[in-house]
Amino acid sequence: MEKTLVLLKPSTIQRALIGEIISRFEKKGLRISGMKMMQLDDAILEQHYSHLLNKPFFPSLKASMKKTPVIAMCLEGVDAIAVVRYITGYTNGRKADAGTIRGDYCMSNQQNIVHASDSPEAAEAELKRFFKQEEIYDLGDLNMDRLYSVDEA
Ligand code: IDP
Ligand code: MG
Repeated sequence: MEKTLVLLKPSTIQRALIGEIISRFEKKGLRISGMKMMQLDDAILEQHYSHLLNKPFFPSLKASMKKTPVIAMCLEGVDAIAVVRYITGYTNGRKADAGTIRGDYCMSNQQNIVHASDSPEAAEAELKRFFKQEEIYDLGDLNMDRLYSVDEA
């Protein structure tokens, strides 16, 4: 089963949207196999956003990601990485399609509610960055018969 990392960013916590955003993923049929609250620091943010280190907005991105703890989630499902990116929507909430999480819940290019891994390589590295192996649980066949046909699962 494919696994991906989602972070509920401080914008979600500040705006009291934790339940609603988790619910979007849960209702879609993604299974939650890891979840925890954590305070990020400069070191982990400089790794996580290493592709943006030289951008002028990097200091404000780092500050926004440290405003409150985040909630890290491991979501799993068939094609979970692409599905989660799809329902997360375009980076800038003002341009994201209605029906996506960013399109429905934010107006910002930076304070855009969630982070989602963008490739299998990123998902693997990011899950290792945010979770110890024993913090990701084996859900067995929980709900699988309702979520997928026999040939899909
Ligand atoms: P993504 O989150 O959609 O994968 P990335 O390009 O990987 O987008 O950027 C990571 C995060 O950096 C974004 O989610 C957003 O919070 C922030 N960011 C990206 N581009 C900008 C920008 O032009 N201005 C301000 N913040 C930005
Ligand atoms: Mg990204």
